[in-house]
Amino acid sequence: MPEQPSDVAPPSSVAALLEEIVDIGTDQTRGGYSRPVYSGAELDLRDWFIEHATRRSLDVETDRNGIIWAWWNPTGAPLRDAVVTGSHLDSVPGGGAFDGPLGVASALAALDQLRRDGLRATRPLGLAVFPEEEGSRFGVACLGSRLMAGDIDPVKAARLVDDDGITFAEAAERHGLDPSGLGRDEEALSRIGTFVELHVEQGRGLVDLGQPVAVGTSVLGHGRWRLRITGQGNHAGTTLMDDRRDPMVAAGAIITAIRDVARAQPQARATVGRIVPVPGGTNVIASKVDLWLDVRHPDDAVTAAVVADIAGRAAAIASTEGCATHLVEESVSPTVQFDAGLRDRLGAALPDAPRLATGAGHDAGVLSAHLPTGMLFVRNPTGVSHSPDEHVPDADAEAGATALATVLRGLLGA
Ligand code: HGY
Ligand code: MN
Ligand code: MN
Repeated sequence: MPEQPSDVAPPSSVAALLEEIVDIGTDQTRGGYSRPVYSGAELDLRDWFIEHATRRSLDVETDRNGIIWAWWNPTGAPLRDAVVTGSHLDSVPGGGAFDGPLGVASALAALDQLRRDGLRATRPLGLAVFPEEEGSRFGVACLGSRLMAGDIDPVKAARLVDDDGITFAEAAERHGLDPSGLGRDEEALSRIGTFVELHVEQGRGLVDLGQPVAVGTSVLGHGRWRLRITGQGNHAGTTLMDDRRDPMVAAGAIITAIRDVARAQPQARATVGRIVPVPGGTNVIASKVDLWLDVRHPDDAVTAAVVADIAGRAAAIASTEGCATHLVEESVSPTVQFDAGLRDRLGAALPDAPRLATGAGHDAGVLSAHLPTGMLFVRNPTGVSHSPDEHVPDADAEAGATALATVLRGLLGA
């Protein structure tokens, strides 16, 4: 018997939902939020989502890859060809409040709106939370969705190690998962007919266009590499300047060269946001330096060429300092064009919403190779992301949830 509007609680606002988690994972040192996958903070956020899903009488499960699914299936139909929406709850170090959680909270709020309106869904609706989208703890972006899709070797994934030497398998096991179950999940994939992810915009497009919501068109290809520069560790006081093989000096010149290579390639972006000298003592010449390179470009071949150019220049610069380099690929994601039919369907449902490409990676980008996938973006007046300055005004957050409800209503065959 389909639900009646009186059967369900009044819709939660996105702002109210996000307010409930505002204190989870705050980072007093960096500012913003640090919510690595399977950390106490991210587990608390998982509990928050599961509590809300359970309160809404959804069928909730965490699958063997650590993805949380919450199903609304009023007709009791088999979980096939479902409409799924969701995002992630993990963050970058010192990240903003909206990157990930906005999509999860909006999914709950949109569901509330559909049920308040008495929607007679003809297909199941799934709300999903994907683990390790940022790759901040184990180095591979969108690890959960890649595992489900079979886009990463589960043995390689299990062996990924965080800064404390804990493997992904150990972290997953501590969360109650069986590491031997990691990997492509045909059953999970077969349930999804369409996936739509709502996400805070991580740029100024909507600000300049004067609209609260956009329909996503593409995800910029991106990859990340670890560059190790090896020199000679030594004493800061007893080692003459001419007797040094200092990888920190090489690293400084290499980082500037990386910037110059990217500047010289139209549309390319290259970033070094993380650098770790070993051993890292104030009075110690480092023996090695690890730095991580993030390179992005619309053309995957150009990304590869930019990385090759950087690798060559890094080796040459290191050599002048008596150092050596070694580059290791950590994760690469091709440029993705979202399913044109779904994109146009979302656009038809939201005629005021402009079309917008994103320079940020998303689980929707991974799933796009496996099933019809689309995105909605919500205005961020600062245009800043991966920073405490990321922001979404309450009114825009509600506009996003209403837009999500609108497209879900159409997809659910109302
Ligand atoms: O790095 C990215 O583009 C995304 O925020 N994970
Ligand atoms: Mn992010
Ligand atoms: Mn994100």
